[in-house]
Amino acid sequence: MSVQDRAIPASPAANSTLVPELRNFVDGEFVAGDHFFDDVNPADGTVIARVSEAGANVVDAAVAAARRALRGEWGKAGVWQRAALLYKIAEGIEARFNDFVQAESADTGKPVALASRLDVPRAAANFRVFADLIKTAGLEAFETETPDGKQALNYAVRKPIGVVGIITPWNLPLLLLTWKVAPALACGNTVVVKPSEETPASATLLAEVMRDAGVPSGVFNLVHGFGEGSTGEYLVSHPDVNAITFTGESRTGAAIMKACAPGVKPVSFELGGKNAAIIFADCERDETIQQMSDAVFLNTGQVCLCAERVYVERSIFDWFVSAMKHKAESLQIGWPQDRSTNMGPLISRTHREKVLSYFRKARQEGATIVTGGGVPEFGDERDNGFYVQPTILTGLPESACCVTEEIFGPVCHIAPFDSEDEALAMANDTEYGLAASIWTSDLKRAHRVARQMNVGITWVNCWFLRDLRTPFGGVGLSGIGREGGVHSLNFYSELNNICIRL
Ligand code: NAD
Ligand code: 6OD
Repeated sequence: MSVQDRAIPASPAANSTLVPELRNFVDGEFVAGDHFFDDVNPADGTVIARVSEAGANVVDAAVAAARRALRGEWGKAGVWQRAALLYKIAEGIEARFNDFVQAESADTGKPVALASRLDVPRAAANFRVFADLIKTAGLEAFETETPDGKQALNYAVRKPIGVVGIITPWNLPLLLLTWKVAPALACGNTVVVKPSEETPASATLLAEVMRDAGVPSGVFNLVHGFGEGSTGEYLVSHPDVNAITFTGESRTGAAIMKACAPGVKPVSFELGGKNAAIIFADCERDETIQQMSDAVFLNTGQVCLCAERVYVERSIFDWFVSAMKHKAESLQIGWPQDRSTNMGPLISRTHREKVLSYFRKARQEGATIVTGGGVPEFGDERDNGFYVQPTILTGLPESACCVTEEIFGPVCHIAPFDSEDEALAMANDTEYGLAASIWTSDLKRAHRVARQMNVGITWVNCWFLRDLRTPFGGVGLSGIGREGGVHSLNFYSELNNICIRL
């Protein structure tokens, strides 16, 4: 059993002498860099692993290995061979299902129940869906009339872009990483991935799965480390990386875009959100409350798609606020390992400081704190963790910073509206444009309102219901481009059009 194979200890604290080392994975080997940093369990603040930070030399080696692999057997592998490998990777993830659940939960503090239901199954699904898709993707073809009355045939072939740099955040670490790795490999690229410094464990397990599935050396490389002035910056500015796909904060996206500009590297960005939900009086009430509770509090509100702005038709406003208050107060906040826990801590002390600062600003701006607004007390090691209370605000003007800025915690502001037009105007009054949800029994209204939302995805009477073949992405500060289905295949490949005069 390698160091990498050792399970990350669950809470309470790991004995420091048993703390595992998480290493980079370059050219089929686990390698250490010069420095190590701590991987902290947000449920109790204990150090659960030491992580090897990849310096510029390790990033160089990873990119060089990825380049060599493109010229080797992987570069010659056909679509069916690549798809077969993707299925094996999916099986490898499922074979180590519990290891992944434990790793993801220990790194993020998310309840094991959530990781078992969402993160790990989606990781396997990402590989299966893109294996299916690449096998069935057709070629674009046109018959063309020539000026002299004859014919030509145009058809486009897909080629890999080359070495793809993949940078991902900490909120859904494995889900979001595999959402990009799977289509990149399906299209025949090689990858260098950098997971968030907060959540290195599941990506390290994925490297083991890649190795055990027989992925050729250099096709999947993993580098650990930070962003600016560290591994992330080395990767995005590396001249031999052909494209960057990134999920994270909008301002990080802006910095990455600058770094990519000199090489005119294609970028795909899935960024922040300040998502609205519009609740009409004719909504199906029980179902709406049930799902809105997830839309606000799932993963401790740390999902880019979470609704932080909720607009409710005035006639049901009081009912809605009180039903959401009840939901918030019924959440089981606790140890992630406890199967009955449905809300864990925030990712880090720093992030908790940010969320608490918004609670303070809300008070200063005159909000009513309907529930929450503070830190829960447990009387045990969890008091060293990074928990906050699920929080509901009302009474703020639309210009308040809690209504305009992404908080990324278990918190929403609820405001009343009197007309469809007013709701739409408030919902669209944002620089972001990732997701929205509409809750109504009136189908005509659902279609009408959904079309007018300035976002990448609008859910009607549901939230975070995903079909991986559909376009996913955002407008404005929420991103550039779309991934999902053929949109992923288009980003991760170059189309070469061939025109033959017949
Ligand atoms: P972040 O932008 O701070 O970090 C994301 C990744 O970028 C990390 O791996 C980090 O190390 C790296 N990074 C940071 N600076 C860098 C730089 N200068 N160069 C290269 N890499 C750099 O984001 P986060 O705090 O990890 O995640 C939370 C944010 O992600 C929220 O804003 C959330 O909305 C967003 N998000 C968006 C989506 C989406 O699909 N649109 C999904 C999940 C999260
Ligand atoms: O479901 C997905 O594919 C996806 N990219 C979800 C993003 C969630 C944001 O936190």
